[in-house]
Amino acid sequence: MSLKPRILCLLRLTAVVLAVLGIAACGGGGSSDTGTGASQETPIPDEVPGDPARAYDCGPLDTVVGDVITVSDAAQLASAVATVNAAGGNATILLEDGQYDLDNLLHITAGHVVIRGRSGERERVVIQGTGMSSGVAHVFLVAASHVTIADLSLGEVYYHGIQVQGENGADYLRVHNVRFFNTGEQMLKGSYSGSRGSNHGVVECSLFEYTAAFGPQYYIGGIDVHHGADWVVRGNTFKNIRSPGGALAEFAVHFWSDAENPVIEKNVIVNCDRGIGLGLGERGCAAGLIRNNTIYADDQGLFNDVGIGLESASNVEIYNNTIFLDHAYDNAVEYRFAVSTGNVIVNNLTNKAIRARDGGAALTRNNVTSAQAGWFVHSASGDLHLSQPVASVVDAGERLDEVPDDMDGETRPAGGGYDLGADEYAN
Ligand SMILES: [Ca+2]
Ligand SMILES: [Ca+2]
Repeated sequence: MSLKPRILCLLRLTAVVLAVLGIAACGGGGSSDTGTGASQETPIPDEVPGDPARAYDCGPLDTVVGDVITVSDAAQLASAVATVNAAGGNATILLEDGQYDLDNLLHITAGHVVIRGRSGERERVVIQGTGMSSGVAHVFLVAASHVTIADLSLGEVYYHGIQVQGENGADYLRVHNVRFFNTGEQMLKGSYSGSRGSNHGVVECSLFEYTAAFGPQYYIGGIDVHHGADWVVRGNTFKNIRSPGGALAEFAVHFWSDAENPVIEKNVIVNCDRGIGLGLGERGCAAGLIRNNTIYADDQGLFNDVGIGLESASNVEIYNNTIFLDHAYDNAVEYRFAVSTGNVIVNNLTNKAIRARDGGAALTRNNVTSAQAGWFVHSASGDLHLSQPVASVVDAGERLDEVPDDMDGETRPAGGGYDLGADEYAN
């Protein structure tokens, strides 16, 4: 190992140690959490984007706020961000198709800002740093509320694609139809200080992936929110968030450090070390709803682990998820530690156990834990739609008011009753 990677590893190790000690260096190494954005009180809009009761559309956003600035290269983009910050926000920056090679992160310090690709095709607008091992820290460092980022790709940075700073009062982040790729640490980070985290975030219709089979190191994850309340994570895909060595990667979706009440639904998670996690160790999560997600992993990971993990998490509802783990780990769902109480786990379809560890408690009903690969359309690519009307699955579940539709948005029940898992089977 050369000197440079050794220093990077030490920085990251410092971040892990601080995190374990409960010190809010969430993002690691010092620079990641050093925001200069002023706290600001932001009025709650009449219609909160991401209301989980509202249907959502994964098409391009057409949202416009305030004045519009259109940019077509990285220098213009940096200049537009500075202009919007200086004006106090309330503006829209539209990016023309192209590649935007950053010299520095984009620091959003003013609220009510929309930044999106103008064409609506996220693959055609790429904002990137200089790689995962050096250079630009993040693409976006968000220190203000009501910031929307949509219809573009971002990646190749040392820490995070987006960091939203709860410690600076940044709430109501909205991420829509964004492709995150190749970040040195977690792809989207919600950081905090003391009792102030980022609340009311919405992340939807986005792709989080490493373009190689593994990430650059183990301190990686997809969405990683500390002390955030009332987030919605829906309709996203997560791929290859796997550790190459040392220890296992963080979850594809993770809320912890006294997080509250996330709704996590209709996500597709493929070949990640861990799927969805609420809490970790003693740093827990109060309430939450995990429904209609599919989680698949093949046997090529080095640190295969649980599909859905609750640790020091209470009053969480885990309904109608499909988990097929094609590796040796024993458990599809775990609930751990004696402070985990009031959890309810119903209508899930898995090929592994749903199990208490370390004194955790949950009510479990109407789950099937003996799924076979042949029950699914194409499990090896992560497509866990039902391929046939398996008798123990189709119409075998119970009605749940919290699950009015399935992973495809199709109304439940079809046929004679609720199916188990994320897909309601239709002939
Ligand atoms: Ca049915
Ligand atoms: Ca369906």
